[in-house]
Amino acid sequence: MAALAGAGLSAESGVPTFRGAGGLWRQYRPEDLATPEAFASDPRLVWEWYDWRRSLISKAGPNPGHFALAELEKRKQSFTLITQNVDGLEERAGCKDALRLHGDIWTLRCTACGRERKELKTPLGELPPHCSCGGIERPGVVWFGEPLPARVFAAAEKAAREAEVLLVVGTSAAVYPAAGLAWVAKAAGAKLIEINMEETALSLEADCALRGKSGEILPLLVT
Ligand code: BV8
Ligand code: ZN
Repeated sequence: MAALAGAGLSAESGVPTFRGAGGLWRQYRPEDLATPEAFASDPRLVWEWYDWRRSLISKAGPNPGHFALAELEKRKQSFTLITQNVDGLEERAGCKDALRLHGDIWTLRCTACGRERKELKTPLGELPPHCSCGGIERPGVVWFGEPLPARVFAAAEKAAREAEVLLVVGTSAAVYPAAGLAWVAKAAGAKLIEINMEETALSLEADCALRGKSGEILPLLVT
């Protein structure tokens, strides 16, 4: 069994989704800020967005949907959580082996020497932050136009191929190659269960579409 999670999983924790109503940040769109080009042209603006998100997430906590996925991981040897989210709320709910396709907002990576460090401080103070080598640090996330971490994605593909059931939770299924994992699972014979407030590109493919909040539905699946 596997789950593919998106920003909707964290919505009930108060973390805005990307494409939902509250998802827009000021007059910018995530696709305009979460790119290497945006960072190269205005690292401070991109960091203002990430610093704001980090501060928001630091005040948020895992919701019952995160805890239900952590419980599934505890109970089922063969359960794999694949997440597109970078907020780390899955870990804070007790998940041990989540596959993070798009990286981690709490990791900073130096653009000069490549050194990575976990930095939980919010607000960061100095924007953009600097590495001890003097280089500018970037968020340890995968931006649009950047490849996903190869080993993580290969593990996610394997989990999707081997799953009899794939829960697709709180994702608009708009971002690839992450969304493609649902089709990988389906092609390998998995049953797709979609948990979402709205219809998505995946809904017609789903064997079962559960309309509602993941924080309410997931705990029902785990009782
Ligand atoms: C790559 C990290 C190649 C950063 C993110 C044209 C067609 C297809 C693909 C492309 C294309 N043009 C370009 C591409 C590729 C591109 C892409 O997919 N673009 C999209 C926009 C069309 N993909 C990439 O660039 C990827 N890289 O392809 O590299 C390559 C290979 C080799 C060498 C070089 C390059 C990289 C994509 C990763 C981008 N990074 N995040 C950050 O977070 O700042 S993506 C970002 O979107 C987040 O990770 C997010 O998780 C992800 C997906 O969004 P969702 O999670 O689905 O969130 P969304 O807001 O969209 O939807 C929320 C859903 O929840 C909604 O359905 C809503 O109804 C529901 N919901 C809300 N509340 C609840 C709920 N459901 C249940 N309960 C609730 N309470
Ligand atoms: Zn450095």
